[in-house]
Amino acid sequence: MLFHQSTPTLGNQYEDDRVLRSYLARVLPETMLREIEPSLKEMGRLAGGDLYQLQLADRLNEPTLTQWDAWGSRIDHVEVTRLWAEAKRIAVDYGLVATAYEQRHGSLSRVHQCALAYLFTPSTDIYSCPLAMTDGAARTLVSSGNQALIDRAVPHLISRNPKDFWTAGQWMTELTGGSDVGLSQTVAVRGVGDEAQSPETKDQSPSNEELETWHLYGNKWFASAITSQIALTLARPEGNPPGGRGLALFYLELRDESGRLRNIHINRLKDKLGTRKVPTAELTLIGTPAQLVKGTTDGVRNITPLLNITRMWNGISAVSLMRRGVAFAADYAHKRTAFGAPLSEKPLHMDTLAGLQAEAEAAFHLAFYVAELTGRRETGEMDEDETRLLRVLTPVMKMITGKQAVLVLSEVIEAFGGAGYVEDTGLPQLLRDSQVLPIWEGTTNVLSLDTLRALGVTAQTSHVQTAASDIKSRPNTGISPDSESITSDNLAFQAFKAAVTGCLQAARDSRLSEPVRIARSALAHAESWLAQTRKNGQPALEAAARRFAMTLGRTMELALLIKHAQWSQDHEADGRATAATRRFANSGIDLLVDHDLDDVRALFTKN
Ligand code: MFK
Repeated sequence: MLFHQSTPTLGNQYEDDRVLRSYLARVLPETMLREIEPSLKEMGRLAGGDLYQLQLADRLNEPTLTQWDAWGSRIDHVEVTRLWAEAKRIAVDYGLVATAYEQRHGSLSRVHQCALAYLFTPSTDIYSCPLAMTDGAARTLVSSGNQALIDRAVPHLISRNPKDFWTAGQWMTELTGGSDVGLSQTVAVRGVGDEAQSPETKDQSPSNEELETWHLYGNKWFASAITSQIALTLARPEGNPPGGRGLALFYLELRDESGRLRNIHINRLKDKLGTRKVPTAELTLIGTPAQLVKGTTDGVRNITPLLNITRMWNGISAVSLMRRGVAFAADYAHKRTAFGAPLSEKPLHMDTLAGLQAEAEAAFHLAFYVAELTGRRETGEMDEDETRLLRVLTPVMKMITGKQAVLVLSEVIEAFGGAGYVEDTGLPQLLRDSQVLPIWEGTTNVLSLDTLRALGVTAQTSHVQTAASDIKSRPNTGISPDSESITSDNLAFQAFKAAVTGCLQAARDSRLSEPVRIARSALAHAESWLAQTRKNGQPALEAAARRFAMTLGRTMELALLIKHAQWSQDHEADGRATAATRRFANSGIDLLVDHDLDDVRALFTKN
């Protein structure tokens, strides 16, 4: 008889998700959970059903760019895929951005939003990208205090009406690089009216810069989800100094009333390894009208609220893709027979999947913890220590969950053998899409250095260094969520330490003793390493920054797992979170090793 392999299937992605449901039961008040659960169930049903089927059917479609119409007019029209069109409708309907701004459940609205996003993301071909940027743009505009722009754009960005809803782009990357944004070459020319002015014919007169129309000239090299209605971007007002401080943050609307692009050329769409459904463009700005969001300088600092929100979304996307991969692999293990038994009865296969589940579960708790803290910051419930903690945990969480996603999804592909390597299973896309997570919104190394900066142990990443005296002379505004003070030195690490220790204190079960010991030991090592290595100078600190930030991330993940495991035992009589904790604790928490800097250099010495 011809052999037929049963395919892996997905059930209701909310109902089947022990980790999500248990977490929500712990952090949400019962009344809130009761109120929001129907929408989560419905999203879980869509994600495992209609959306997933559409995703498979739509697999070969990609966005297209048509630059010219039949009569020779430049139109630069981008058509998105069918799934993307449907994803937009559902995102608006379920308030994937709106939920965080309506704040029906105070700070926990961020958790609600992230739970929806977590269910929605794996079945919608990274439509989380425009949603993340839209959310980030709304937060940035709100924090800017620019009332005219808030009134103009925010109601659209957080709308639940598909006719009114706008998405936002975040145009930062230029040919000079995606990490060192201070090198940006786009020039902003002050102008009047809507007519573009070249740098040579600029008007010098007006004074209230934020009400004026400026015109942008330059190239943006990696503009994601280019079908947005607005974008936040960086440009250097003429005459400004180099570096991130000389850039200004601008708001622009891409199209005029007739739908024509406003002095923007879409040169081509990127041919990418993954996220192929995301229309990512190379642009030329040829006098694009734009408004200042907040002053004529400090563009990098002023766009950081956007970065921190998209980094949160990045983490939620990472854990959602991990969950999807592990769910497929676990289902398949019960269906696939090899060497005389289902894979689910093979000790080594199940041991491998258990390791992936533990990684995914640990990452889940860290990503959602950052969502909790983000919500608290937005509702003004945070004290100074929590503010410092969030500043440290955002880059740590983004970098570690991105790395975990690639590792977990690579193993998921392997768990299917050759089938995982075949495109029409839909599996390879999971790995390809995950590979962007450690790259966009700050690479692993950039975020490792940012972690040091958030801890107050390095000054700036930019080649344009700021004199310490200049930093000190600026007024200390206390702890502002989006710009740090050098006085946060040590206090930030202490806030991190207190958060870890607070979780560990919850543990009472003897099966959690060893994980607690491992977490304490990693924390103590990180603290002593930081104190010692600071004395050894900047190169030593930077060289090990990735291992240091990873150790912080894994320690925090373990601590959160421990806390949740104890709760789950007490309230659900469920030992599975404990099993995940014990597995994760023995999967390498303390990654801090100092390699000899001479060895590092020797490996790159030319013959
Ligand atoms: C699925 C979900 C994700 C979807 C997103 C999809 C869209 C993807 C599109 C993109 O990829 S857009 C490009 C994303 N690009 C980045 O994330 C940039 C990565 N590079 C960095 O993060 C660099 O560290 C940085 C550009 C910030 C360094 O630039 P600079 O010019 O050297 O800035 P500097 O001087 O280090 O920092 C300027 C100020 O901002 C400082 O404050 P002060 O002016 O008060 O001293 C910093 O402390 C502050 N700052 C920097 N990062 C911060 C921050 N403050 C709060 N939070 C942060 N994260």
